[in-house]
Amino acid sequence: MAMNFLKTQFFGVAADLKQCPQDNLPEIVISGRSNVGKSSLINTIAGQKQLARVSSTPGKTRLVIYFNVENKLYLTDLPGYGFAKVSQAKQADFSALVDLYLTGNRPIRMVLHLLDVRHKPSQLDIQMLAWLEANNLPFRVILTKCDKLSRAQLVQQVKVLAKELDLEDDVNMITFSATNRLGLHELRSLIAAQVGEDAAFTD
Ligand SMILES: Nc1nc2c(ncn2[C@@H]2O[C@H](COP(=O)(O)OP(=O)(O)O)[C@@H](O)[C@H]2O)c(=O)[nH]1
Ligand SMILES: [Mg+2]
Repeated sequence: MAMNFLKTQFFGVAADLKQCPQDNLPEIVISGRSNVGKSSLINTIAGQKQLARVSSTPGKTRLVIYFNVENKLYLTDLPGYGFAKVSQAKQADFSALVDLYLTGNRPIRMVLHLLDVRHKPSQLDIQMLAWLEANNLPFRVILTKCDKLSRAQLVQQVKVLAKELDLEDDVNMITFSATNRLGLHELRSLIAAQVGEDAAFTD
């Protein structure tokens, strides 16, 4: 079967685990710090400009947001962590929610952890990836905003990040851009494959 991501719909939000969907639909969790490009990635996957609001005030999202793809899976937008303008207490809340979420017995098939291709990963990013490895939760690192680098810079930076994170770039990492749609088909195919489907070729 082919999954048509253009049919992605907003499903709802949850402020805590009790409010999360209980229908056991598989989830692809999208994580990463505020402003890394989570909403833009969801919009690009869905081919809809305004589906997940792209925040001009980073750090505002405090809820888990669900997008339903053809009743086959949820794309789960976790709250972004690590935004400097948010108080330490609030940041602790964010990480606690992420922890709780990942350990909460949810039907998570894969975590897509987003990193801005231009920046060094933060301690929280490194912790998150170590945690995913230690807990054998399938994950990929999605390098966002790749349009901001030249092709040569991109090749170089992917190597630097792979080394820094001790990952294999061609296995664990996907280069992506919401602006020029680099990596879009690869990403859709990866997501669809988690529930045994292909990604439909759409625009
Ligand atoms: N150039 C470029 N900008 C991007 C890309 N993805 C996101 N942005 C910008 O980065 C900012 C934060 O994006 P957003 O999707 O709201 O990040 P979120 O906080 O992780 O959901 C916005 O100004 C986006 O327009 C990308 O692939 N390329
Ligand atoms: Mg967002």
